[in-house]
Amino acid sequence: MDELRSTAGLLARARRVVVFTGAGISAESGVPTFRDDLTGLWARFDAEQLATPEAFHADPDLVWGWYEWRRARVARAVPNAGHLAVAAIEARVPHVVVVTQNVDDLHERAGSRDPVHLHGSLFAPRCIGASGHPAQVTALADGDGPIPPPRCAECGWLVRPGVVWFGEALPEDALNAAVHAAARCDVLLTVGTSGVVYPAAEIPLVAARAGATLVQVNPEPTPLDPFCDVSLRGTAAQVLPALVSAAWDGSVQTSGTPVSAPE
Ligand code: BV8
Repeated sequence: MDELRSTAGLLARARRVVVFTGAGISAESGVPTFRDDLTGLWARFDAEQLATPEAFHADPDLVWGWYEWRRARVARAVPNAGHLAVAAIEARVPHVVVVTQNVDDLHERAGSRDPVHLHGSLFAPRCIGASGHPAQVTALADGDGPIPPPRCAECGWLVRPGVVWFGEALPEDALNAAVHAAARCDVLLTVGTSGVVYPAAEIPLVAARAGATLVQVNPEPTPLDPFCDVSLRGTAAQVLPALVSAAWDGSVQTSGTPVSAPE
């Protein structure tokens, strides 16, 4: 409890915070994490094999069906107390940047203003053509199997999920925004990520190298443990609301020397 209270005090005095999230923050909304075993028809597949351009080119119906199945699950999910606590931190700390590896929209639906999506979004399908322009996809297929991807209305090419697959570069603007924020923050909260996928997993290390306090929220140890000043063992929906409550319900000193020198 002391670690949580001292971390809450840091948070309450911080001026610049990055909240870096992975699939674990959406787990308590019923959205499986990336490393959870897949279920149903997908049980015989490995997510890392399906989340590749090669898989889509080899079997567009299978890969598009998988993403539509995931998109339908996310559409049925609701943000959990962890997502809501992140939005509460944004409302109380002067400068907060939410950087997520997730492709769901639960941060937005919890009230986070403009999360940086390092790996794209399930809700931004785009044309497979060179321009990769956004494609309108209305029908939210709720199948649980292969579904033929739609054709782009503008140029007739196949439509692909608007996510970053393994072997694909991250969106430059998103990665630059994440690195810029991590290099300047007082505190980086890394929540619900296994810290194994690069270059996203570099973001907490950028903050640590720049002198920020690194706080991890995860029920399990991760490769980030050695770099973290604090590792709060627990789930996002348990720990984050407790941090917000300890930081701003008056039970933690929030005046005194700010964590970073005033601008
Ligand atoms: C790149 C979108 C270069 C898609 C994702 C060969 C060729 C090229 C690159 C590579 C290669 N070999 C390796 C690489 C690098 C590769 C990589 O890092 N591979 C890993 C597996 C070793 N990276 C890439 O390919 C990247 N691109 O390098 O491009 C390049 C450069 C220029 C030009 C061309 C190419 C692209 C990586 C992005 C892949 N896309 N997602 C989709 O969603 O389908 S990654 C995917 O896994 C997720 O988005 C997420 O980001 C990532 C990691 O998952 P996590 O979020 O951490 O979730 P995970 O399940 O792993 O862990 C959950 C955690 O939560 C656990 O720790 C658990 O304990 C915890 N937890 C559980 N419940 C809770 C909880 N925590 C809190 N509360 C709870 N309730």
